[in-house]
Amino acid sequence: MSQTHIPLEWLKMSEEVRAALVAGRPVVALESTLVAHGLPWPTNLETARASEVAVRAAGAAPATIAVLNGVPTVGLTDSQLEDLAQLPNVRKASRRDLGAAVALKQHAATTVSATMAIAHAAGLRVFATGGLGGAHRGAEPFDISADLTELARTPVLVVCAGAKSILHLPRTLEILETLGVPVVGYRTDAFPAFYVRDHTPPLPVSARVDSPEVAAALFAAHVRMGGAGAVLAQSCPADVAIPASEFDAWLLEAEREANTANVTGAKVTPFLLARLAELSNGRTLVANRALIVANAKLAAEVAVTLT
Ligand code: PSU
Ligand code: MN
Repeated sequence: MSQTHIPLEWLKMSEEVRAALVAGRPVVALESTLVAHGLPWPTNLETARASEVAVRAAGAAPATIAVLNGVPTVGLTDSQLEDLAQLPNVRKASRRDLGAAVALKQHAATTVSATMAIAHAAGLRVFATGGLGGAHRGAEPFDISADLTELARTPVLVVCAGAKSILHLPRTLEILETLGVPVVGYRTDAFPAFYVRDHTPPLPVSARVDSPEVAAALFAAHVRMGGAGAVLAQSCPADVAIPASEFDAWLLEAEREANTANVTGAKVTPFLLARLAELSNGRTLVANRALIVANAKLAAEVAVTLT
């Protein structure tokens, strides 16, 4: 598979990304919602920078993706990254919001679904994030992330620490199965739960791989046979992962507060992540940062063997 692609006029690419694509060198997409909405200042900027460093160290070019003044941008400069990390009123754009952000000339941070869409348009195949969105807990309010449906339609490999610990993971995995999305464990048989290493009881992945080469081969075979997106999930680094017993109490409290404050829709995930950071005295931030950087490194290793 060649990564060379005719650049589209509706998106802007950094010189580093364009040069890498033209030369057939590996590129890794990184998202911006975790910068603008998922992590507080200054951990957000530090994490974004550390991810780019990890991608370069593994031999690939980083392409952080966002919409800037209505322009989908693949590969942000450091000052653009800093703006996104600091500016108020940056829109959180999932797939359906991209057209609005462009037409209304807004700044928008892209979620997994929107980042996949832009990455694919730019010719990128590997993308790293923290944790996927998915099916939320409880029956009401009904809330399922657009990340899942995007995986069903867009051929990008999403490297993550599983789906977020705030979600209903068994339901999330059932939906991914229905949508035909492979959920591949990297050096694990159990689907990771973001800050928490493993869900109790363990949830099976659909395949396990133990090297970047086999991960790349699995994804290439999936796409060759008409598949679209795939998930490559590795556990949060053990030294900073949070034991489920401690996490569960914080989550119940954060959920209670979200209900009382009537938080719904796109605000739910950022609200819960922010409250968990406070309730845990910053421990979830340490875990979140570490898992994001580890995923960026793994994504680069896979992109290198895919190219
Ligand atoms: N990973 C993180 N922090 C985040 C996210 C991922 O470590 O904030 C973001 C991703 O952009 C993902 C979004 O798409 O959370 C899910 O939002 P929602 O539940 O509203 O679909
Ligand atoms: Mn939602």
